[in-house]
This record gives sequence, C-alpha cells and structure tokens, in this order.
Amino acid sequence: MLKVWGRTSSVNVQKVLWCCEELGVPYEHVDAGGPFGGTDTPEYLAMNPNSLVPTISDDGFTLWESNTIVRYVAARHGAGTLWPEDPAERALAEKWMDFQLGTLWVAFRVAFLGLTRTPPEERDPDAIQASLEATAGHLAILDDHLQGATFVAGEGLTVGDVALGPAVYRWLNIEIERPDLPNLESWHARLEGRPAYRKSVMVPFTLT
Ligand SMILES: N[C@@H](CCC(=O)N[C@@H](CS)C(=O)NCC(=O)O)C(=O)O
Repeated sequence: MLKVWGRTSSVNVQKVLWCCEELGVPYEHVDAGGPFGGTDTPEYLAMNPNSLVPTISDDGFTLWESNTIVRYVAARHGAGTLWPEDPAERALAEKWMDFQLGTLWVAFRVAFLGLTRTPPEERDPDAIQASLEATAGHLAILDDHLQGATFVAGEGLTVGDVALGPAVYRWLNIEIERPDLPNLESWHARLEGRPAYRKSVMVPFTLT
C-alpha cells in the first residue's frame, strides 16, 4: 500500500493527500516533520535526503518532491481524469504545477511563513509586504486565466488544480488585505465543493 509521510498542515503534503483522496487511492499516512519530527533519522534520510516532507513509498518505490509525487500518483491511478491523456491538456495542467512551485510559492512563502509561523516581534514587515505584492501579481495572472474557465486545464479537475489549491487556500484564509480576484475565488469555491479537498486541504495550517 502507498505510504505517505508528512504533517497534514504542510502545503506540499496536502497536495499528495488530496490527490490520493480525490482518486480513491488507499494510503497509510504517517505524521512527520514540524512538531512531529522524524525526518532526520537515518531511515528517513535514506528515503529523502532533504529531510523534508512529503515522502512516499509505493511498495518499496520511494519518491520525494510533492509535485512529482502528485504526477506519479495521478499517472498511475488517474489517467484520463487528474492526469489528462491528451498531451496538450496535460502540458497545460503541468504548466500550472510548475508555476505553483517555481513562481507562486517562491513569492508567497515569505509572507505565509512570516504571518503564520513567526512570532510577531520577529517578523520582517517589509519582506512580508513585498511578498504579498508579488503574490498578488502572480495570482492576477491565474485569475485572468480562469476567466470563463472551470478548472485550470479545462472542464475537469487536473493535477494543475491539485498543485495550486493548497497555496490558494492559504492566500484566501490568512489575515491580509487581498485584491479582488473574482475568477480565482469562483474557482476556489468549486474546489471547496469537493469532499476530498475539504478533508485534505481545508484543515488547520498552523503548526500546533
Ligand atoms: N519542493 C519540496 C519542498 C518540501 C518542503 O519544503 N516541505 C516543508 C513542508 S511544506 C518541510 O518539510 N518543512 C520542514 C518540516 O516540516 O519539518 C516539495 O515540493 O516537496
């Protein structure tokens, strides 16, 4: 059976758990990282030398990097749904995965970690403000793309939405002033309508 290591408060672990839930893939979950620790043991480091979460083992096949894990699980269990068979549709979904990991989260993690995981007296307000402004700019691009669209790669939910959802959930639920992004909010409301999303992503994202 698929085994998933990683605390459920992690933006990256949530992608993997949501993917499994969405596809009905049975899995065993092990809390790790953050207050749970366990990522610096020799056994864990042999699976994931980064000492980060998530990590999976699928009948002995181990893998790290959240988006790669989502691609793997979806290719194995979600061909034609989360993992589009048409190469162009799949590339569109994968483009938004890369945008999430390489652009959106790079910008947003400073504000997210600053506002949710850093004591107020240790926060860097200028860095947080710059992060929020950069994030708003990136999300405006996603908002434009979602004009008239159901999901990021077409009519059906794909790995592109799976990668983006947990980050956007945080953007919409931390205490900040947000620009109006109506297409993004409508898309996120569609995610909220999915039981698998509510179970895996709409959970506390604070560490304690
Ligand atoms: N690029 C990696 C990043 C993994 C990552 O940064 N994970 C964070 C949680 S979101 C982590 O393990 N932090 C340390 C911890 O939780 O102990 C991925 O997408 O899987």
